[in-house]
Amino acid sequence: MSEAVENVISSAIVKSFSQKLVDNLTLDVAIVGGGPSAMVAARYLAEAGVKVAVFERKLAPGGGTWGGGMLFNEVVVQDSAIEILDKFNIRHTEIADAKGYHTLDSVEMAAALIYGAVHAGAKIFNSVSVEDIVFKAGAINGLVINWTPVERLGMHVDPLTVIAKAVIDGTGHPSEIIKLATDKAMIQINTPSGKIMGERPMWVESGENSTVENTIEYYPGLFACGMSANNCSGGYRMGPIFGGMLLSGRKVAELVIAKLKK
Ligand code: 48H
Repeated sequence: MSEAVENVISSAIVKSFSQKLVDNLTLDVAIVGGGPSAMVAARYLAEAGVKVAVFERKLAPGGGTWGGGMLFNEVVVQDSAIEILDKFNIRHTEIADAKGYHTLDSVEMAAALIYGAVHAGAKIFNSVSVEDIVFKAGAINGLVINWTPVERLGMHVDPLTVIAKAVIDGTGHPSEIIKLATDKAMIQINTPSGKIMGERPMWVESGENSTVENTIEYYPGLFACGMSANNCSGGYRMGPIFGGMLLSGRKVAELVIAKLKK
C-alpha cells in the first residue's frame, strides 16, 4: 500500500458514503424520522423489494424508544404486536398480573429495530434533518434535506433534495412533514378539518387503537405513521406502550406497497 493508511481510511469513507447517498437520491419511499414505527415500516418495505431510506435528525435513530418510561429503560407491548417483536427477535416477558401485556428492554428494542431495518435493505441517513418537501404541480415529489448541525447552528447553507414516489411522516408528536405540507404547500389533508387536528391527552386504550386507525394516506403520496398519525387525526396519547407504534409501522408499509403497485 503506497498511500498512507490515514488517507486510505478517509478516502474509502468519503467514496463509500457518497456512493450510498447518490444511490439513494431517487427512492420509492422516503421516511422522515427513525422512530419505532418508521423502523418497522422500513423493514417491511425493504423486504417487499421497495427502495426505501430513512432520514433521521439525531445521531442515533430509535426516536423515543431508548428512554423507556421516564428514563426507566423498559417499555410495554401488548399481545397484538408480539408478532412484530418476535420478527425482530426482541425478547419480552409477560406481566404476571396483567395478562396480554409484556415488558421489554427499551435499549434492546431500539437496537433490534434499527438492525432489522438495515439488514432488510433499508438505508438510514442519520444526523440529517428534513427541512422541506419537494412539491411540484400539486404533488409531493420528495424531501429537502440538510445536515442537522447546519440546522442547529443556524448556518445559511442551501440544502439538497431526495426524490421519492411516496413520503412517510414518521416524525412523532409534531408531524413535522405534514405540518410543512399544510403550512407551506397549503394542502388540505385527509382529516375532518383538512388540517392537523392535534394530539389529545393520555388515554392508553383509545390512543393505541387510533394510532393504527389513523395510519393513512393524508394526501396523495404522503402518509403518516406512529405519533405523527395520531397528531394529524387528533388521537389520544398513550405513554410508554409501543404496540400501536409497531402495528402502525407495519400498516403504513402495507398501504404504501399497495399504492406503489397501482
Ligand atoms: C429528520 C426528524 C424530523 C425531521 C423529527 O417520536 P418517535 O419515537 O416516532 P414514533 O412515532 O415512531 O414513536 C413515538 C414514540 O416514541 C412516542 O413518542 C410515544 C409512544 N409517545 C407516547 C406519549 O404519550 O408521549 O421518533 C421520531 C423521530 C425522532 O428520532 C426525531 O429525531 C425524528 O423523528 N425527526 N428526522 N427530519 N424534520 N423531525
